[in-house]
Amino acid sequence: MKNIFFLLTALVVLSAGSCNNQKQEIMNAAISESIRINQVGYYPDGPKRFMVADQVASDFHIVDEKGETFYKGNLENFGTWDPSGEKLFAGDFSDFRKQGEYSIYIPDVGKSHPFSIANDLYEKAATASLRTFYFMRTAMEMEEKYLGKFARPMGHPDDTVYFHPSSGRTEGFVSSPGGWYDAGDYGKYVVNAAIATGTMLSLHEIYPGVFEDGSLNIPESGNNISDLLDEVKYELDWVLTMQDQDGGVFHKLTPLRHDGITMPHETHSKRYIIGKSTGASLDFAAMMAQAARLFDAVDPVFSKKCLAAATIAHEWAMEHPEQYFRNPRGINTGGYGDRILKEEFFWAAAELYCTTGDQRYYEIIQPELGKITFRLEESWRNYMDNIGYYSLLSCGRLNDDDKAKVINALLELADNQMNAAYNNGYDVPFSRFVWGSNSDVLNNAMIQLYAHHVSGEKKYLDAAAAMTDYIFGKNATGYSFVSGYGTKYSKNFHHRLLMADENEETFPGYVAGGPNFYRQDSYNLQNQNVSYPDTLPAKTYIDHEGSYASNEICINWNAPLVFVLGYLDAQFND
Ligand code: 9MR
Repeated sequence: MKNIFFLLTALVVLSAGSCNNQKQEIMNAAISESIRINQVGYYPDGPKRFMVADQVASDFHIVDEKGETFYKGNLENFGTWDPSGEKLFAGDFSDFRKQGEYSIYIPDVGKSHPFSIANDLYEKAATASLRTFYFMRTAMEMEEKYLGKFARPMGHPDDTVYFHPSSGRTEGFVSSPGGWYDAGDYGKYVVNAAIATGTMLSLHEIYPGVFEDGSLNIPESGNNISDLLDEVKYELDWVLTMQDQDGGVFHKLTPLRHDGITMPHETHSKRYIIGKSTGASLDFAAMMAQAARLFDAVDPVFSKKCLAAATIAHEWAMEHPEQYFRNPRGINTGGYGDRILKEEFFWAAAELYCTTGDQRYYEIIQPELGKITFRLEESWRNYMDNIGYYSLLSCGRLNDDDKAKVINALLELADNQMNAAYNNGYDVPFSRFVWGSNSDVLNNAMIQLYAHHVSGEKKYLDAAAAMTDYIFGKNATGYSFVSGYGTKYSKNFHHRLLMADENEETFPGYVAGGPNFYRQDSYNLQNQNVSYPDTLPAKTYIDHEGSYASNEICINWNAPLVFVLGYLDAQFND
């Protein structure tokens, strides 16, 4: 009896010792960049997956900072993923739901970056992603009370903008103030303004309360209007100045050549109104018709102005259906030119139909209903009609048959994209990575979220959350692509304003363009003695200021981030 007592005591002491040893081992484990997780974290009721790259591993633990293990699971061999050339193992702890702060620990490999499991996971990131637009405003006083350490002098007033001959005007100048800078450059482009505002207004149409008044701390906060509408209106007010008297819309407002790396108030290049195009006019018509509908409740005078502008822009485009934009000789700023305007014609008519119910717009959209697709690359060229379909699903004008057609097509598309994602490395729905690839991921997540919106099926919400994991670190680069969120995040953006600023920190909430196989900036990087760390498609990314092809920021990339985080937050955060 006595012997048994000694034996038991010894066993307890031994196992407590080995338990303590293991806790110690876990606490001491180094961070392994091979464990690719969403560095912000996961929703308690959402999917929780991660990848391990180029390591031999079989099991994992979910641990806290004291080394305590809460969950154990096995890793599944995923095989080699060609776009990154990595041998991947996949882990899944979706059934672990306890809120808290954790890491993944893999024996002999190490620990992941820390992450949370929380219902309010994206609350702050959603707000930050929308606040980046405030930071992009061209002309307002950027005061400390709104921007803290990022306060800066006012940018371009754009009160004297010259007509370039390509605009159809030969002399004079115009005042065209306000609006956001497009990206790392100081241009303002109607086409990209449209896709960015259209995306964010779509969120407002289904969740008007997500960015309620006061949620952003911008100068308009406190005016009883949603801060999302306020921020978008800043852009719309500028875009309205881009309409010519005949209804047609000028294509862009930029200098002749991109400015050097200087602060906006220190640039002295003359700015021009350049081109007039069918594409810009249709996109203008779409965004203004959408705005007319959504501002009606809060600012009926503005709403009427938008609708009148939309109507005549559309008429102009119908009369000039092939006035394509190309950069005139001597101009090197962004092109945003498109020769296939099917999507733009659809989007403009869809918004005008939603807002007015007028049959002449219905006749344009009717043959296209049920043809919703996703085309990779250049959302400003290829994703316009998607916004039109989303509006048709939300605005309540379609009859039952037409609505069923759009819903069936949307669900089929969402299912296909979801399958593509789940059969691919890192749950990303494609294997081609081009300029702005992160926005392709986010626009795909948006498709899933609309599928969820119309069907209520949780699988779509989960697919969107899994795609969002890619953005926050579960990817082949190991970066969270959103500044300020995660541990290892993108921060050295190609962004004149931040590059020229003395402030060393990066404004939070921007999403980087992301991996881009074509590396159009290689020459520029070479001149700075820098090269991409890897050239496989899913890894062609570098967090360097010179990399405009993989590390710029842009309004049409941040807009779907706002949509996705706003929607997820509305769903999961109570
Ligand atoms: O996002 C645009 C991308 O699809 C194009 O391939 C690329 C080259 O034409 O241009 C990108 O847009 C840039 C725009 O022309 C000017 N402002 C910065 C934009 C983001 O890089």
